[in-house]
Amino acid sequence: MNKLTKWTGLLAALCMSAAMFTFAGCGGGDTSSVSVGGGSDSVTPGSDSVAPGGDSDTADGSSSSSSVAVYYTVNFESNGGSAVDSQEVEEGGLVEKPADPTRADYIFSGWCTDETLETVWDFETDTVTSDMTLYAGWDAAEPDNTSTADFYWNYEGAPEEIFETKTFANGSRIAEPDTPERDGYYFGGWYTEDGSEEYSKMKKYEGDQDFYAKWMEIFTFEAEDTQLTGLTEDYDLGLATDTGDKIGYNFSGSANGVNLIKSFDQASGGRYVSGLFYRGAYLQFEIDSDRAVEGAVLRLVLSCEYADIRLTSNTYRITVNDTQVRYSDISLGTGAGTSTEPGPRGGFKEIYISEIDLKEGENVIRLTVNNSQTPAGDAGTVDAASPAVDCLRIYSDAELVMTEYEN
Ligand SMILES: [Ca+2]
Repeated sequence: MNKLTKWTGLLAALCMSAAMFTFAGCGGGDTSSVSVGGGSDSVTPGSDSVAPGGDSDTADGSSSSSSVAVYYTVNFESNGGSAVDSQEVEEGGLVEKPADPTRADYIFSGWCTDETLETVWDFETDTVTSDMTLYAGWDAAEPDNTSTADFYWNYEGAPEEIFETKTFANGSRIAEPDTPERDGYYFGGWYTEDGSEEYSKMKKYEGDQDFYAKWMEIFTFEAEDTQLTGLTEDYDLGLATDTGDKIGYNFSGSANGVNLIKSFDQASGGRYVSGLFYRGAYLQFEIDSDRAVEGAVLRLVLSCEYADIRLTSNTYRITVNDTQVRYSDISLGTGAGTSTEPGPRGGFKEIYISEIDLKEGENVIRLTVNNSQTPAGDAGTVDAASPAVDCLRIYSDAELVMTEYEN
């Protein structure tokens, strides 16, 4: 396997070392997303699994506060090639990449947004906002002027060495391959062997090309393993008891320390942290990285209790090493009214937050409740809009280890 890049070698080493830790989840052992109802699009960094107007799970058909989904038609003009079925796509949704059309004596080069074939549609990040047509690009297949691009799986134990091979006319675009999937890993794009250049669906290439899948390990860090007791800093802030436990309030009364942890069989690790219903409450994840990384993917697995909530970068502050992370607003809940029942409403959802940079050594990711919004209706002693936090996920090609506390 001399085709393996540095990533694979690194990841293999990481998996071996990660086996010493119980939470590393190498090789796909623990990748179950606990997203309920909506499914988690865990291969698309740019898209939020809580899509606009998307998976707002109405638990019992009550839809008084839910918006009606709008769908658009996406047509494919194959420009002389084999026909491709149109798709109905929800507003803000992604188009499913169809199988490449075929055409005698021509090579397919990609789907474009315009008849003049200037701009290639990006199936992973471009979203649908109206009825639209995508146009097929073709190049004449001249045997003495074509090249091939091999896209390699690029890990030990892969189903095959090559995931997909594309033929292209020299000086033309290479049609985008499908997205490979690997348990426990996030696909981070196609790169040249030395990792210096990423495949571009817009670029025009000359001569044979090799591209290698970049795999980022999916690390899961449980909220229930963060420090919930013994924080003198919190005591000084008035956020802890004299024994150092964090203080929270839930519907039935006060809770603190280990009492913030609830059991739920569909949660990652079977537990989550609840009850941080006051301004200033926070969870802190202390994560050690074996090297500096750029562009790691941060995701959170969240739900809400008692009432639906909407969180913004301001009302629920996320910082990485004291730098605030901006993210799209997060809506959680079922669309039903307030409830006196404990437990996550609509289950947990995995939500894309942002790409983040990590430094070598310790990194601190802090989730802070920064509002005093009481939910509509009778919500007892809930003094802020705060999510129930199951876990945090980071997709990274560095080795990450969280400092775990016994709670
Ligand atoms: Ca958990």
